[in-house]
Amino acid sequence: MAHPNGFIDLRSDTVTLPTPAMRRAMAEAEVGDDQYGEDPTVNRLEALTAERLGKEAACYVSSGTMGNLIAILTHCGRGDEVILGDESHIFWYESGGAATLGGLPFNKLRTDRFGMLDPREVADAIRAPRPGYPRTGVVCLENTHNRCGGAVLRPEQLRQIADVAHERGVPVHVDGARIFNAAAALGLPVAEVVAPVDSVQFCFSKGLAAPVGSIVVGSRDFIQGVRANRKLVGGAMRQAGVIAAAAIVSLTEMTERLPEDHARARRLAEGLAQIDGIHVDLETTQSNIVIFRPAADRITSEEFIAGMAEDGVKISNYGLRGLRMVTHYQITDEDVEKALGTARSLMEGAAVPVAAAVAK
Ligand code: TLP
Repeated sequence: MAHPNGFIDLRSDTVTLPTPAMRRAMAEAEVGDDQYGEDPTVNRLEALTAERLGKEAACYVSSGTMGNLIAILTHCGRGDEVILGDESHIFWYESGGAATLGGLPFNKLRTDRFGMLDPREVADAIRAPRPGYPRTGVVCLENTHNRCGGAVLRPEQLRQIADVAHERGVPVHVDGARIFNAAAALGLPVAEVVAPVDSVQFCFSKGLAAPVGSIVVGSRDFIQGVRANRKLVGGAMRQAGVIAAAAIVSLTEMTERLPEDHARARRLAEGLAQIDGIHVDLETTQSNIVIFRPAADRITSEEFIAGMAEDGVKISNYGLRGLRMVTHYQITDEDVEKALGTARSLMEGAAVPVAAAVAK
């Protein structure tokens, strides 16, 4: 596919452009003032989503960051503590919003290689009622896990954490920005994946290719609170059916094809693993994200990224975790082979350190 940006864009699945069906749906969307509950397209999207995820209700929001923020605000009272993983997106990339805007301190627990928290550590971190202890407001998980190379949590893993939290009266929220990727990787209906947890945020604007939007799902009461907090942060919209129409196409037409993206990510990961000087954790490459590391004594991350870009392939930098490539519906098999070819020639051109060369 000739990439619309003129280069092969593996930086993220957020770069996907709306499909022709989305453009048509957007042009023809019936709309109304959503703050009066009168946008029929938004109402339809929320009803469809709640049903698909097996929860009572849903609230459409403008971004994943907003969805996570207001879900957390809704679960917590001011001063409550938020338990989350030290590799979570909420901790790394969401401006510390819940802490700064909600007055909710973060309690970071170790994330394992597969994006999982240790249930015993969660149990230990949940505070007993005692003066000096903040109340624990919510436990957050992430599925699929971005910084863990798109690793997928199985429903029984979510259940383990939920059991520990629920026993202590604490709800569980899932940052499921890519929850349909998780469901596709597991070969399970998405409702089964999220059944153990209380709330989920997921994005239409990533692998599902909509131009805008995310959604929060949970119980009817919880979603009422989410709506109030959406207004609080200025996120309540008016004729949002124009964008919700594209999100309906995401739900109805874009979820079934995700295994294609996963197969391409797999091919990328396996191809990268065969290149001398590149390390990839093939076990955690379970969905559409590939995180890999070129040997630092041969080429720096910046050099590698620049070398790829010079050849028309964009990728992103995840610091010490490595570099990231994400597959999505605008990435073809040829794009994958081209990216691998470029990576191979870059590494062939990068000097092997003298000591290693002598050892050979
Ligand atoms: N992730 C983006 C950004 O980090 C740039 C990406 O390219 O992967 N949760 C998870 C797990 C995410 O990966 C993201 C976005 C979000 C939440 C936030 O969604 P948005 O960008 O809609 O606020």
